Amino acid sequence: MGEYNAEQIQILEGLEAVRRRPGMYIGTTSLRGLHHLVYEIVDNSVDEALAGFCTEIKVSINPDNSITVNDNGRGIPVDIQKKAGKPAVEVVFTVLHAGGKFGGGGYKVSGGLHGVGASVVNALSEWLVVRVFKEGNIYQMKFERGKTVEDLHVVGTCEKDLHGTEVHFLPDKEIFDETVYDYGTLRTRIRETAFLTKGLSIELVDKREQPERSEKFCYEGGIKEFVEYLNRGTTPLYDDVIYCEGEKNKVIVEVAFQHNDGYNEGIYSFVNNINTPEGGMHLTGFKNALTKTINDYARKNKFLKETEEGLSGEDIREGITAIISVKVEEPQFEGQTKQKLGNSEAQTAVNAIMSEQLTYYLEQNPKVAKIICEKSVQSQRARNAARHARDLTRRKSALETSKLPGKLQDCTERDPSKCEIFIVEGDSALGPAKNCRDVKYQAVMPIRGKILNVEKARIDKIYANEEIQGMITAFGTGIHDEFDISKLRYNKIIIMSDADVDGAHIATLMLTFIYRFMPDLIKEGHVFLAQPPLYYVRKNGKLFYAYSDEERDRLLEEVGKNADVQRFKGLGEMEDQELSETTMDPETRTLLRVNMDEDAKSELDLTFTTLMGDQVEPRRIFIEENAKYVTNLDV
Ligand code: TTJ
Repeated sequence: MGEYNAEQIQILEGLEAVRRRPGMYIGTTSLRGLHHLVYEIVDNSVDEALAGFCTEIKVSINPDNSITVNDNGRGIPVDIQKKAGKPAVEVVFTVLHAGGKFGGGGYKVSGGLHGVGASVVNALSEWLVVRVFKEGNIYQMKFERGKTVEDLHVVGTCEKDLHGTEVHFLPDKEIFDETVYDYGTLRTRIRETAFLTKGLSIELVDKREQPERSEKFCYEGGIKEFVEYLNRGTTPLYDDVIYCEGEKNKVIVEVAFQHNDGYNEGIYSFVNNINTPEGGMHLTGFKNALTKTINDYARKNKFLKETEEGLSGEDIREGITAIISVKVEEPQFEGQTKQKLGNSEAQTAVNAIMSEQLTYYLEQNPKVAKIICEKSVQSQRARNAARHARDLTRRKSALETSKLPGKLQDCTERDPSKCEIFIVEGDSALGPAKNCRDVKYQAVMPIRGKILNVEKARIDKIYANEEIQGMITAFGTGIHDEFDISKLRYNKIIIMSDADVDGAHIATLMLTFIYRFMPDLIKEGHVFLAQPPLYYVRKNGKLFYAYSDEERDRLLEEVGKNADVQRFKGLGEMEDQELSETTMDPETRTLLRVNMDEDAKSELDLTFTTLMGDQVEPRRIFIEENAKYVTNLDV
């Protein structure tokens, strides 16, 4: 055993700290954290691609849920780093925050969400093997839970001109709550990375399945193709994806956008390939440039009368899908979650580059310019009408004694943290729900059949919709910019619809409404789906419920033959006690909490536009691709 010097002790202590408090380094040890390990490693290869030396990356999920990442870059240096007195590759995997900056500046992706680097992945892996292919040799080094178990040595030879890095690791079951990778989650992030890095090819292989499943992502069009992809489920208003790029004050800027005929604003911003869900300076630069440039054009070309008020940013961004991608040398992240770009030079750069190029584009493409201006003017009118309608209801409600919707059967408790509201479909279910609720804590609000699909409705129509208005008032939080979670009147919002296709449709419409208007309710875990049983099984006077086909079969095996099995048809035909026991009583019911993958915002938006938008073909494809996951299809 070699002697430990001060530095080695420091390293061991460093990685030990990572193992003791993993959340501090990767945010969470949930499934999300497990996936972040992969991004941390892959982003190192992406850096090499950004530096111009790597064109292909391959990510494999192995049968044991270990991960292998290969690239064809220059290979992590294996020579002794003077300062550390050991191979650079060892430093990369054992020293916290050791970036890949071996001389020369460049725009480093800080790696993953927290930018903590490969040593953190190493510390949180049961084992990790790194291989470097360089000048005819294969070098290898091995670690267990961050500790070196094989020093760097040559394990074989390869073709002389082969070069690259391979990292193989198994996440530590002592650390992570779950250790089974989700293909879809990795695919979404990998596809996003490929869109953001024009021309880079990233392959994802799942070796847990036979035959292996694999997909390759490579986009010559970069973020332009990203916008096309996101607008796939919509009807674009014009053919071009408008694209601006340039460099100013050492900030590299790329912007792509296109409007569709929907009403949602889908703007996704990135800094050094890292998602910035809270935006920041680059987003501000984009918004300012867009608002000013379109207004200038609209005025000059008489889409706005001289006396008319200008178009608001919101009006111009209605129906927009946009990607903003900047590269800065030293990104500063701000805000509570450190996801907001603070570098002010990014705002100046995006603003300048976009203003100039968009002005030119509009002059060159008057047809597209006309479409954007007219759409914005329409949006402005609708917004004014909506404001008017809202002010009217506000005034009306101020005069009324109670402003809560008449249909709401409220609970008596006034402490929201103890209250829940059931949104029930149709009048037939309302009766039983009212009968068997706990009046103190459980409110019930009926909605008429299929509520308005907000995906296809403009804000003025939405405000005029009684059903939607009723829910907004009942929930208490307000929507969009005015959303205030502290005003939430119920801790749980429970969507209760029949366990059949129509019921699923109603639940989907409800989720679309909540996701588009008050997504924080989902993020904060306040939204639930009630789970009425699918079957009941009766045997010798005893009653059992089954919530799935599998459960029914298991039950039948348990109770033996000659049992009476019946399919529930709807909530409305359940006995009060049945409904209470199976679906509403907190002591005995099952609820599904609705959550969202915040790392996959663009993909989530795409799912909603695909399922709820007006393009039929993408929806058909979606249904075909996902039909195999459907366990209960009621026909
Ligand atoms: C750095 O500058 C000198 C030549 O090599 C550069 C480098 O480190 N390239 C590099 C690192 N390519 N790929 C990596 C890498 C790949 C994986 C999968 C994991 C890690 C930690 C680094």
